[in-house]
Amino acid sequence: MENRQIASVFYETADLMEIRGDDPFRIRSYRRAAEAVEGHTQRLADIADDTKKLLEIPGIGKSMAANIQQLLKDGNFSLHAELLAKYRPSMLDLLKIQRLGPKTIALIWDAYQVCDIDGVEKLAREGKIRELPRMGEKHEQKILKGIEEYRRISGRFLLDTAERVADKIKEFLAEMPGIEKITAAGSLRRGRDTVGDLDILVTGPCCADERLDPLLDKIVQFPGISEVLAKGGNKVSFRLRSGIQVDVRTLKPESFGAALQYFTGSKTHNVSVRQRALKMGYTLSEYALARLEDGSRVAGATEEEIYSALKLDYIPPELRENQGEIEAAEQHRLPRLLELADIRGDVHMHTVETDGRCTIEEMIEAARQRGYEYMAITDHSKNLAFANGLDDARARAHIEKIRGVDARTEGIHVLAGIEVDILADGELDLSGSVLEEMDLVIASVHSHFQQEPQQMTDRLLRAINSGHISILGHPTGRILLRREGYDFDLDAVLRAAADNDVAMELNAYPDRLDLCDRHLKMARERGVKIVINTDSHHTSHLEKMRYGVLQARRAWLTRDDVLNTLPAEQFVAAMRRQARVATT
Ligand code: DGT
Ligand code: CA
Ligand code: CA
Ligand code: ZN
Repeated sequence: MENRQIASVFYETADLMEIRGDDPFRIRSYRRAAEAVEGHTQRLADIADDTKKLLEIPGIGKSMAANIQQLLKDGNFSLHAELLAKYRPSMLDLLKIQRLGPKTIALIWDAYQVCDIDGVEKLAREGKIRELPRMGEKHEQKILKGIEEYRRISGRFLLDTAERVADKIKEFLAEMPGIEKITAAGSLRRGRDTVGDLDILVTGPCCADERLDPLLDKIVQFPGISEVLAKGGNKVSFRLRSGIQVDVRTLKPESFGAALQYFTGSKTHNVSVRQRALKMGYTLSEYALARLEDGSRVAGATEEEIYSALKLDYIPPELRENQGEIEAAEQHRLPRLLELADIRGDVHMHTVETDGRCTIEEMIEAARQRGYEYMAITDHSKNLAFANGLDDARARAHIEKIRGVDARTEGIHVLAGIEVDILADGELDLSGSVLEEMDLVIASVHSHFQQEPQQMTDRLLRAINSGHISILGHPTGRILLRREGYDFDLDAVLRAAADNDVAMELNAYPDRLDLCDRHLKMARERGVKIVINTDSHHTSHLEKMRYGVLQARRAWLTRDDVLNTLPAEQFVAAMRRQARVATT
């Protein structure tokens, strides 16, 4: 059990206690324990035998340490089990619905003893929720919208989660003799921000065998399988305990390219490619590109030979969404897409000064090891009190410190920046004179997400027009699979950003990926530049940059669209703000 999973059991416990109406003080102690576990750098499973070590973690007392030990031993602990028995596990699904907090769920439970999504939806449709105390028609509509959103995201997984599972399967199968290649296809290969199921292709001499049983038998021994859904022919499907469904197909090497092309999708891309094949007198299947008249093979071992036989330039998987890529490939107009190696710096990261977990020096060393030319330390401002955000005086002292470290550091430029909060009214959380001392200023919304669209738009416009910011951080505020971005007029914000030379962030952290591919395209069309950042809170997060690059590629972005591909001097110039204030 990982820390994250332990934390989530504690969060669940706190929510269920709230539904039951337990003592708020006790509820808070579970939330605090969850936060402490989540933020703890050591794996609790490794230290849990030593009670003393658990007690050293702030927020973990004797009884909580016992809970952790029981949880690690039995996969559950008494209070959580007791609450689940009272309310049934379906209650946990209800808690995942945004706009439906423990208080509302408790009201519904007390009145109707309903604790599952379908049941609550039915009550809302019948107008029975508006009749409850402190509820109304508006609440009811919000709950229905929350359920609709939940249904859209449930059963999907973050890109990095899916990738981790795919890597484990690859590792597991790589030991099999007679296997040459194991490749993830589907949405994972296209780099979509979330992944439904995993599609894995296996090829090699052993797959040419008619009797694939040994291979399929090996695959179903993959640890973590909760259920084998189908097995036979050249295909196995199973579900893992984490909920992810995996489809594995085995193929002869001569068909590998055709299968990879087919199972990479997207469906609509494939439909267009197949239509083109037909017009040229071919059929395209998951086995081969073949002539219509006599079925003779034209191509199939690689994707390259298939696209080439169809008189198309090779189309990178990220572009295969039937958004004009086929026409562009036909006319040799595909862009040279951004690559990870083009990125010269990462300019959004936090340190122990606020809510990061590593020091300035550690972050620098990690960035230097990645080969970056420059980086920026951008800690939080004071509005983020729980992150110990900086006020004017601490921000000044912090940049002095960063500049001091930079002066002693060789091989990488360390820029002094800040991630300043955009307050509810659009005011920035630090004074202009402090912001002007920074090499770059990222401005982000971290509070009051539920404002009316007009108010949120005005708030963002005010920040952009302030003349003090270089980058709008994670612009829509979405958290994938958890909450939608806030409601505002992105078009107006992008136009103002273009006028003010403010860049948009593409936050590469896998649960944000904000801006998303579609919004990145909008930004480029309006002449707004992008900066791709990891928003790292630990040295290990710096490698998340590649997820940002994937989204940028899905948006057809090239090196020219992304500012942190510039050499250091030009990048710093692009971040400068005082000149702008002077001219406006
Ligand atoms: P996902 O799993 O929802 O994230 O999205 P995909 O794109 O991975 O979709 P999935 O797993 O249903 O199918 C994988 C690929 O296989 C898909 O991108 C295209 C191909 N494929 C699957 N079924 C069909 C089909 O009925 N027709 C065609 N043309 N392609 C299909
Ligand atoms: Ca899939
Ligand atoms: Ca699939
Ligand atoms: Zn940040």
